[in-house]
Amino acid sequence: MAKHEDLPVPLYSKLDEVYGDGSQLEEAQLRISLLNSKFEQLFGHPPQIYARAPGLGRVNLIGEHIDYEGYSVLPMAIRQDTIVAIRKRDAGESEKFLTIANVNDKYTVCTYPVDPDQEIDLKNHRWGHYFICGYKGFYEYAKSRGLDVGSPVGLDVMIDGTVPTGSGLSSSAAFVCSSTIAIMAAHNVNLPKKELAQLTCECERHIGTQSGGMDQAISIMAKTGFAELIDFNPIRATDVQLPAGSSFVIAHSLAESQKAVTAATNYNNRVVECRLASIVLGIKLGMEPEEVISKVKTLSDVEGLCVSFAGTRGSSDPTLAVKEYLKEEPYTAEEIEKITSKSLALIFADSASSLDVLKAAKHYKLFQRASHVYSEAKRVYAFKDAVSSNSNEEEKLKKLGDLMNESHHSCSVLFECSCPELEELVKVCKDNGALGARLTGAGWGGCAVALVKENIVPQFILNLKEQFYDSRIESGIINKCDLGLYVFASKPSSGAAIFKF
Ligand code: NG1
Ligand code: MG
Repeated sequence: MAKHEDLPVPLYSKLDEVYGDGSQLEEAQLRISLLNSKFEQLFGHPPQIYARAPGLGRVNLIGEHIDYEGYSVLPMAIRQDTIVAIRKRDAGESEKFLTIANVNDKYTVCTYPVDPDQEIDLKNHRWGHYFICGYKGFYEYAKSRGLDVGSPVGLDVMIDGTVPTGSGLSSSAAFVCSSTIAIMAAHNVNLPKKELAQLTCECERHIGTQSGGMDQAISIMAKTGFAELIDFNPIRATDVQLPAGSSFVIAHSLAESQKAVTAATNYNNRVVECRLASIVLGIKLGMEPEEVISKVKTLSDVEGLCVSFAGTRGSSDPTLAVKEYLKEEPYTAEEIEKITSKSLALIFADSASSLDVLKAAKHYKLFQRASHVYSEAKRVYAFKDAVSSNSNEEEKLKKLGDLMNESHHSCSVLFECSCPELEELVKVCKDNGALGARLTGAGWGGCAVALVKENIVPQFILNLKEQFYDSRIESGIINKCDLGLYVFASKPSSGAAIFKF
C-alpha cells in the first residue's frame, strides 16, 4: 500500500466524504452554496473547483519552535477549515487579473497582476498576499520541474473561512495551503502530499517569515482521529492515537500576534538566534568556521556533530554541549563575530529577512534558545512514547500533561515567546484541572492548548469563561456571542481535500 505521504490530495465529488453526515455537513452545504452565489454575483460564472484545508487549522500539542531546526513536532488538525473556490479564466478573456474576494465583506477584494514573478509588497500587508504566496510557489514549482502549465491567465477566487488572524492556530498556513491546492487543481496538477507540504512551506516564506513547515505538513497530511508526529527532511507523518478519555481544549488569549508584521523581532529573530547558536556550537566542537557556516544550518545538524565528536569529547547529548560551550549571558554581535571570523551581515547576506533581524537585534541569547530547542525535541519523543506505552490511562495522561507544562515553561522562560495574556490563560487552565497547558504555535499571543479529562470539559470551559473571558467581554474586547470561536474542545480532524461537483 502506498504510504499516506506519497498519495495525492484526495479529490471528492461529495461533501459528506469530508464532513460526515451530521451538523458539520449541513454547515458545509450552507457555506458552499453561499460561496457559489457570491462567486457568481461577483464574477458572473460559477467556480470550477474547490480546495479546503483545515484552518483555523491545527493545534500543536508539543514541539514548539523546533520545526525550523529540523526536529519532529506533534500537531493535530482541528475541524474549522478554509475553503477556496476558484475559476481559471480562458486564455481569450480580456480581463487578466488575480481577483481574490472573501465571503466576509469585511475583507475587501484584493487584485493582483497576472504575473508569477511579482514581488509581494511586504511593507503594505494585505490579506490577499497569502494567496499570492501560493501563486508564486506554484509557478516556481512548475518551472523547476519543467511542467507545462500554459501561460498565466486570470484567476477568480473566493475564500470562505478565517483569514490569518495571529491566533497561533495557523490560519495563515490553512490559507496558503488551500490556495496553493486550488491553483494546482485549476491547472490539473496534483502532487504527493509530502511534496506539497514542502512546496507550501516554501510558498509561505514569500510572506517574509522563515516558516518551519509544521503547519503546512499537518494541514495537508492530517487524518481524522489522529494527531501526527511530523518528521522533516524528508517530510513524513506517523499517526498518533491520543488516549481515550482525554480532550484538548483550545483557548485564545485574545492577544493577537501578527507574525508577518513583527517577524524581525519575534519569529525570524529566533530563527536567526538558533542559526547562530548552531554555528558557534559547530565551531566549538572543532569544525572550521567556513565549513560550519556553509554546512551547518540548524541545531539538529549540530546534534549530528555531537554524535561524531562523542568518541573524542565525551557525550553525544547536545544539551551537554550547550552547557559546556555556550555562555548564559547574551552574546553581542562582536562577540559572535570573533568566534566566526566573519561578519553576521556576510553570514546572512542571502536572506533579506535575516538582515532585518540583525538590524533590530541588540544581542543574541544563544544558550537559552538552544537549550529550549534540544529539550523540546526530546519532549516530543517522550510524548509519543508516553502515548504508546503500556501504562494505564491515568498515568499516561499525567505524563502527557507534565510534558506539556514543561514545554510551556521552556517556551516562556528560555525561548521567551509567551506574553502576559498567555501566562494568565495557562495559569487559569491549570487552576481549573487541566493536566497540562501550554501556548501553541509561534506564541507572543494567540492560543493555548490544555489537556483535560473528557468528563470535565464542559465545566472546565465554563470556568475559563468566568475566570478569563468575562472581564474581557465586559471591557468590549470580544462579543459574548463569539465566545465559542475563542474557546472550544476539539478532536483531531482530517486534512486538505479538493472538491469538484
Ligand atoms: P503559527 O504562527 O502558529 O502559524 C509558527 C510557524 C510554525 C512553527 C511555529 C512554532 C509559520 C506558518 N508557522 O506557527 O512553522 O515554527 O510557529 O512552533 O510560520
Ligand atoms: Mg501562522
